[in-house]
Amino acid sequence: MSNHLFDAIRAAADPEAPFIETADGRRWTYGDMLGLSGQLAGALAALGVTPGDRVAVQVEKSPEALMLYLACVRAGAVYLPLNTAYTLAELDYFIGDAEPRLVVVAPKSRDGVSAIAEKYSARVETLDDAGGGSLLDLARTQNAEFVDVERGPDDLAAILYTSGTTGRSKGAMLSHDNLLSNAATLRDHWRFTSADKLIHALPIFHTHGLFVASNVTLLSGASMFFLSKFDADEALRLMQTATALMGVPTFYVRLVQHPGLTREATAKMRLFVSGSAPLLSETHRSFSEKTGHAILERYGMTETNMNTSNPYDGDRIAGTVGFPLPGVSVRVTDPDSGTPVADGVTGMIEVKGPNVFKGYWRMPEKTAAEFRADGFFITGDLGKIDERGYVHIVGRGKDLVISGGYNIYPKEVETEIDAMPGVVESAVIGVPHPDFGEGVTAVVVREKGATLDEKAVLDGLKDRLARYKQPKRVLFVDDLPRNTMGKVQKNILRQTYGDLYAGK
Ligand code: MLC
Ligand code: AMP
Repeated sequence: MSNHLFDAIRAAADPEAPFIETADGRRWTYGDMLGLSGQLAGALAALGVTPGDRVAVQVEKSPEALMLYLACVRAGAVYLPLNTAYTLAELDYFIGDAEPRLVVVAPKSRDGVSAIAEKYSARVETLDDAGGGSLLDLARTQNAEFVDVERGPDDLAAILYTSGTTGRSKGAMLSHDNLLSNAATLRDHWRFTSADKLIHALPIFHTHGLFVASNVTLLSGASMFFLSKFDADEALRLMQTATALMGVPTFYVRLVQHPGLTREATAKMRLFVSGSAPLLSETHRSFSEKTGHAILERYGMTETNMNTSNPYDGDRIAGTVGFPLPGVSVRVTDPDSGTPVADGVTGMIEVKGPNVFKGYWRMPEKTAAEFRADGFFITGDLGKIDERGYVHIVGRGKDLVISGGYNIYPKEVETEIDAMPGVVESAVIGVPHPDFGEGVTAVVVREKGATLDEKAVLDGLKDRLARYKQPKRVLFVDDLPRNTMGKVQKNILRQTYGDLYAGK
């Protein structure tokens, strides 16, 4: 039987070779990975998970959580990871929309999530970050020799929710081949081998930490230091024995500010990759001055996996995201007509290739609206291609804030604020933030006589929105600036409040 993605992972796995080491010194070999993912796949089958069923997972980062992703792949299930910051109100939507057979949560969330899961007839099991929980208890009774379920290239491996510009989040359907083809391309492009040791400090519920970092490691038979979160001291310590780091720009901003970042401290490292948000040229330059390493910036998104990358050999140019990856076509078009524009002209970035997803879960109209007739996906990012072929991202056609690598759709935050008593309307913007790149900021118009203040707005959002979506500041104005069409001019607000976080 063949399982498109896992067969390739298995082929790269030397059972004796190291796979994961955690901060507390726990170690897993590739043999352990094969055994535990097999037992977990057995547990999924025992719980009635059948091929094509969704398995929603909201748990803390741990090696076992990564094995659960692999178990889903092996059992033919569709893995649906959820940010640990999501509130119960947010979870209700995801569970209702995806209708998973099984929801796996941290033991502390069991009661709250069970009430939601019951409404949608989903079963709930637990997994904690110390090797415990009901799902692992069941897995330990299962045979490690699981026979992988047959899956072809186009079968779904995962659904990752990505917020919509209007309405609710959309589930991006990713196939076995979307994940495998992109990870194999990145492994080759970035020269990953079994000799590599990656510092893995990203969360594993998004494309970057789950697919880019973990799948590339797996497909090269490399190993990783698996950290629960990014910490600059810890990362610098591990650079004595690691070879590579993948991070969002905030990692590099924090490293550059660290007195321990020197040539000597990074001498054993061969690669630093950045992505998920724009890396300031200033950070790129400062990192290179202090270490002699040019950070390799790449560009991707949930729907497309990775699209472009600066070269491994050759110039890694600050402020660009490099060239289209092998097998990926990138073009820039006039946003309205979809006609390709000349090099050097800014337009909409569109991509096509084996990396591009299969559409949005149960939203055929939304899927159709985001593809051109010839199969190119409209990214919503504005960019240009320079005379050397480097892609530059110069802005966003979508109203989106990216804070520390997490996407926040202003509309979602505005809808929550507008529903509060005493609010006439609000506009949520991203303004430069020295640590997170952009800081979520709300500008609110109050009803006459309303006493609502910043604290009241923030308190009202606590149980509604994940922490990273909550504004860092709430400001009050008499009126929002509008153009002649009546549309709120967010560019004016961004200018007005441009220095809000300066020096923070
Ligand atoms: C944490 N906080 C954030 C935040 N992360 N606020 C805004 N934006 C963020 N990204 C909140 C915390 O809850 C806390 O709130 C306060 O800010 C300070 O927290 P911290 O301890 O300084 O944060 P830390 O835990 O160090 O996390 C920062 C971070 C983390 C940047 C390391 O956010 C992170 O790992 N981001 C990576 C996101 C990612 O993987 N994105 C990839 C998406 S895939 P308080 O007030 O309660 O103390 C994708 C496609 C692609 O985009 O191309 O890769
Ligand atoms: P997500 O929807 O969370 O997958 O985020 C994808 C978005 O992140 C893209 O559409 C871009 O706007 C942004 N992004 C990812 N990588 C980069 C990068 N290197 N530079 C600028 N923006 C990026």
